[in-house]
Amino acid sequence: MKIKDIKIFVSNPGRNFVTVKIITDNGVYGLGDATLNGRELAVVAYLEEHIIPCLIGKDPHQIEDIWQYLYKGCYWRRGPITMTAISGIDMALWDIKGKVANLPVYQLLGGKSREKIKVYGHANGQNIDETLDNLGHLVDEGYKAVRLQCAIPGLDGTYGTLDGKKDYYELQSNRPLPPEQLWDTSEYLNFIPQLFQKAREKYGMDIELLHDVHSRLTPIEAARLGKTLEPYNLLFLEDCVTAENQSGYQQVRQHTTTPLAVGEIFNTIWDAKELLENQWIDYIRTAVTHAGGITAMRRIADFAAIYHVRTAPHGPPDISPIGHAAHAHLNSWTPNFGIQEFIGFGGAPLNEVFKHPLVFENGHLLINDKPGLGVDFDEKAAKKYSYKKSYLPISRLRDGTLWNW
Ligand code: CS2
Ligand code: MG
Repeated sequence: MKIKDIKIFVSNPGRNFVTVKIITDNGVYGLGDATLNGRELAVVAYLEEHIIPCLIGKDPHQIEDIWQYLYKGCYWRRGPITMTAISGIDMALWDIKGKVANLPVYQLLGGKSREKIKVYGHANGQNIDETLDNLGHLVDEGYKAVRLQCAIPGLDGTYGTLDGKKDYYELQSNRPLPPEQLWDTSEYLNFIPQLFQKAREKYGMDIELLHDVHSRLTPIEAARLGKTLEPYNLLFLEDCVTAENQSGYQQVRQHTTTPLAVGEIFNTIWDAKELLENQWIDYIRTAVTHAGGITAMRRIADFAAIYHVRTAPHGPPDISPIGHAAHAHLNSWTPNFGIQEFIGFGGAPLNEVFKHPLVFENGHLLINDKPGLGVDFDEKAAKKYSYKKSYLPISRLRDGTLWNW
């Protein structure tokens, strides 16, 4: 069996997605997600210029060798563009292997460790009452775990709150430059505990609650937040500190028992090495689309298991249904799976372009037994929704200093 052609599709059925299609000489094809939010076309150029020419004629069953060829063989290891491109190719190869074997990908990984995949949704709001109302709607829909993000009074456009926008964090509208938001750490630290206190007063201790700091704090500030939130029993506090310097998490860890999660922007197992082997975190949030595909996610999960760390893959709306399906296969297998972020699949255009195998039921995702990843992609429909340049926002402190968004 040989790779005959590889096609890349860029579409915007609600937001931008980069889809990889590997076509083989016996007619079987595989699909992968290579979406890197805000930098989509850089990945497309990498795939088209530097990867596709090397893969034509190769045996698609050689997933491991192709992964090593693309990772070690380019000399310039790691990085979000390279690793997103490798991820898209890797997913498509696993899809092909599953289709040829007539087995869903989770079977190729070793079979199911669980029947259903626990997920957490997002409740956002402009104030505490609105956030808690949205939490109530998710509880009614069956969610057992919910991330709470609330606008900080006086700050214009806090992370995770919609701020009247119809899109998620950023406008999908050929916007010329990144939108700017204000940030103030002490206002945030004073406000967030009230949100969780009120959530517990209203909904009790049974619902699992989470919060994403989006890397806005220093280690000692994050330690203080973790400590203050302890009475509210979070499932985890996400991205409390940036992780280029992994030992920042050691400092947070020394001060709080609030469980810690990080990893959505990691590209490889190396980004998580010290965090895992020192047991500074509780959940590793690498994504199949950005950390090297199924081949790499499997290794990260096994390495994490040694250190009692569970997986909680990043599941934002900027990962396509192909990436979400790949997560569902991984999550079905991963013995040390924790929870999957999942906020549902947008509107009609998205479901018109991607036909996926996932069903949300009572706070969990269920996956069917279709061979491969189980997703189909409607190329004709995708053509109707063309790419729109879109940037994630940036943050500035009140004095104008650029901060982490
Ligand atoms: C977020 C993301 O889901 C999350 O936890 O941190 O939504 C993130 O901001 C976006 O995926 C960026 O593209
Ligand atoms: Mg996050």
